[in-house]
Amino acid sequence: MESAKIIHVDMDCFYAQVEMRDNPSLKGKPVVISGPPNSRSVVCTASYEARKYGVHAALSAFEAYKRCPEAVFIPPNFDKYRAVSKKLHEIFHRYTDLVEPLSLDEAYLDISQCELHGNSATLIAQEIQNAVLEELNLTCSIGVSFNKLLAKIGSDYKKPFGITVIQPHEGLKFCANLDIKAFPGVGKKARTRLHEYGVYTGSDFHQFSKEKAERLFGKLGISLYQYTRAVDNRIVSPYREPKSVGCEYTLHENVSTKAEVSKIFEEISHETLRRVKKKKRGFKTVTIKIKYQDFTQITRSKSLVYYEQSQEVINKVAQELLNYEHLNGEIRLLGITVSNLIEEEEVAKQLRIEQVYLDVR
Ligand code: DCP
Ligand code: MG
Repeated sequence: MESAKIIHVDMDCFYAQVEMRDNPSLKGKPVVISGPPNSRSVVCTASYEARKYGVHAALSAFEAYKRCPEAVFIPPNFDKYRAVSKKLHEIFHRYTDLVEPLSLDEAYLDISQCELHGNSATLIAQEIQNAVLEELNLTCSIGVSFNKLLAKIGSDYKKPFGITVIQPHEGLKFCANLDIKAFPGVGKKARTRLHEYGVYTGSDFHQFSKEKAERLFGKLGISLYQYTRAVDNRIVSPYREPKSVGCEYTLHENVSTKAEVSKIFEEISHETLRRVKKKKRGFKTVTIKIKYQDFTQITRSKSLVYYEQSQEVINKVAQELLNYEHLNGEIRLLGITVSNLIEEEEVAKQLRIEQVYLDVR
């Protein structure tokens, strides 16, 4: 069977690059995307010039300043990056529908069926890289391979503006030589344990049978058994952007008082959060729905300042909306929906932005 053709595209120092694009006087300078150095803010990313000084994501802005006092500090403009990301994904979709976004600046594309350039994955990757450069004036790096694992490792291999191709016959050697921390799922804790067993590179893991790998490291052990042998069966799974997530309860017995509705909303807010979490989304808008026995219904919405992902927030807003209502009659159905969704991992980044603004005030 022909192997799959998977590419992983990752923008180079994404937030920083966008800011440098939009303000050319920043080009070639160390640029740090964060709140001011005298705040408690954290670095989102840094230009490659700043990275030479040891500045990187998740460092405190203060430490970044100590390492590179001449750096230009710029607060993140999240809406702008989202707009760029949207255009980026439009480009991806010209080549395949099998696009799996990982974050604003990163995606897997399965181009096995793309007929361009005689189905040469390398040439398609080059075309995508050029299209991004010409249309968005931004550079990205791309990994080209036969599975997700190697495509992702490839995109990080020659940054910035690199393309790394890992052919099927090179996969095993590549993974054998790789630092064990480069494999998915290996965080700090796992790394320490792996080191205790003398595992520093991919090939060090080959000493374990599948059974032993599982016994020692559980699920991670099974995936490392495969990954360190360049085997990765994860498929590129595109999904349609959910517009809203919600939950409705048709009541066994009608209710009519605010106290009763309030209690049920609290329950529904748990289930709504469970569903939005399952979809890995945060939300900015909460809507309640109240349907009466005579089938008339009302919906009321409130939008928040920040994206959120907690049951407390859903419940609080639902209760607030309920408070404004004048209930009139027997209620047969209640519902809560959240909308204005965002990728879950962007919620945490955004909270940091919130802190930036608080700090500069
Ligand atoms: N980001 C963030 N906090 C982090 C990591 C990332 O806010 N801890 C944001 C800023 C980045 C963007 O997400 O610009 C993309 O993350 P990447 O990990 O892809 O990092 P960069 O694109 O900035 O750099 P690289 O060129 O190494 O990919
Ligand atoms: Mg990136």
